[in-house]
Amino acid sequence: MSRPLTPTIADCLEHRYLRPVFQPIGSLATGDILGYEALIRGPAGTPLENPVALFAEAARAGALVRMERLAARTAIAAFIEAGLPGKLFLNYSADSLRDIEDTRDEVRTFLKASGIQSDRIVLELTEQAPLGSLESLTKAVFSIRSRGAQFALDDYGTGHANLGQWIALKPDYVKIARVVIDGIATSTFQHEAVRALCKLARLSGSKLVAEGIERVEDLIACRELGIDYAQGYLLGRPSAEPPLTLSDVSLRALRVKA
Ligand code: G
Ligand code: MN
Repeated sequence: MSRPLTPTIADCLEHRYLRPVFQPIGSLATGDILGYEALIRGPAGTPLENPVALFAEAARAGALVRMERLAARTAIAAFIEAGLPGKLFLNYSADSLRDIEDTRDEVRTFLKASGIQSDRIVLELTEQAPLGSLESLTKAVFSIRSRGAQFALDDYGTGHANLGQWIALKPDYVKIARVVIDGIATSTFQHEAVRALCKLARLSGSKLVAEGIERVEDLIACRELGIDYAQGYLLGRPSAEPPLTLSDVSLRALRVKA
């Protein structure tokens, strides 16, 4: 059956018109790949191809949790199929994290069948939707982590991401938003703001990930500040078949193996 020209959210859910791409996350100390963030694309050539539009429309249709569940499962299957190394970072709204907890037996069965160890999964709390009760979210996050998965605060410095969540949720990783990182090499203010975040990360035991790196100078500034990991077009673009190493230009900048 051919795809409708303008598929609806219901079409996407029913026929699984989702396609994951993967973007590498690398260590600034060693140049090794820590893992990949899965980013979802909707049906190609339609307005829902853009993930922001796809998930906003799903939320409007009252189907955000269903869409995120399908997105995560599609990404896990493709990640295993592609044989990618390291950890798999998946994006979730707060309601979807609560849903993982509420359906934990089903999730366990799915993970077992897909052949991925839960300690290879990092759940990123995305910041587009409001979080609801921090107390119930904290309970869900701690319970999920007790079963092996790790947890990341995404887009720190924008939207709903705030210090209260860092304190309550004790993330394994804090991903610093592109608006904070981009241009850090030439902005004293951004540099000092990130230096403060590095101090908080050391005190709290969270690892930092600098997001949205496009420039060599910003990559080097992040490494010199002691940020643990980085992600961005300079290190590798999102791709259905991503490379197994960071880009040559980023490895040269880090002066590790080319
Ligand atoms: O909110 P989150 O950080 O999960 O969003 C990731 C988005 O950022 C994806 O849409 C991805 O394509 C995009 N992205 C990844 N790296 C870069 C980058 O270096 N520059 C820009 N402008 N966007 C990026
Ligand atoms: Mn993310």
